Amino acid sequence: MQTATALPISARLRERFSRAQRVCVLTGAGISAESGVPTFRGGGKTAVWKGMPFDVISSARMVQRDVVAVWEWFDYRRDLLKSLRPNAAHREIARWQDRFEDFTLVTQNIDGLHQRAGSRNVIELHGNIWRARCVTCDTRHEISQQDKRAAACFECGDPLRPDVVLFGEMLPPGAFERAAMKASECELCFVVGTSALVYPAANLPEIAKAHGAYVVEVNPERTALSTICDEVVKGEAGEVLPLLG
Ligand code: BJW
Repeated sequence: MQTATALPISARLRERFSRAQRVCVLTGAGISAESGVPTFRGGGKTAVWKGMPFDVISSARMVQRDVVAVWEWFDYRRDLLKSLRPNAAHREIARWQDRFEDFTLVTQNIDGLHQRAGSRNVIELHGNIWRARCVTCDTRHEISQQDKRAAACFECGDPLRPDVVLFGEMLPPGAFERAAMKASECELCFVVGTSALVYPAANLPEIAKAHGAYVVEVNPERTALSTICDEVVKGEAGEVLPLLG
């Protein structure tokens, strides 16, 4: 039976949390909201860039049509990220990796804030905004916070594009498979700050649930996944997660 809790954390969840050995966490844009990173959806709003909804500008089709416009959108967002910091939720999750015997963090976020908070071995399903990729030979290029990004591939001279997964594109090879395996093995699964509308990421909590995990959602709003969760903790990630640790 599902419980929907307002703060503080239920006794049942505390008990599960203190006994768990295999834990899997899926995060989305909402976990970075308290750092100042805009979400895509939520609160009835949709992100828009220069009049284009994000699912138009962040699409495989747009890379082919107008890669310059796509770069503008990602350059703007990298610029914004420069002044932002990980928040209490990122830091709490980073602590969990040393607390549990088997811990997996899977993120849909491209902002790198989990890693900046100290998380290791993060499975990034949708790539990373701090990398570019050659459209021809796939060579990856790190983008530093200080320098201007490279204009062309240093291997073959062809154009670069952001190394992120846009609508209609495949996820990085093996990333979903590793995440799905960990989801199927975990006993406690947290779903934090995602509207759970984008696939295949949204399948992960369902996989965990189907394999017997206790699934907990942390989000100020109900989502597409709320009904399958064992517990829904309504609140902001930076407020809720530190109460568990
Ligand atoms: C807080 C909070 C606080 C606020 N604390 N919470 C099956 C069915 C239907 C369609 C498909 C399907 N399988 C695949 C598809 C197609 C498509 C898809 O899913 N479409 C659906 C939208 C219908 N998927 C794909 O195209 C994927 N590729 C794929 O499947 O490849 C195979 C294939 C190829 C070709 C053809 C067909 C199949 C790729 C998806 C890539 C998604 N990319 C983006 C953009 C990345 C680059 C960029 O940043 O611009 O990734 S889209 C965008 O959505 C971004 C996010 O990672 C992703 C998920 O969003 P997220 O994280 O959930 O954020 P929000 O904003 O939606 O929600 C925020 C939440 O936080 C809200 O709930 C708030 O309440 C909450 N919140 N403050 C806690 N303080």
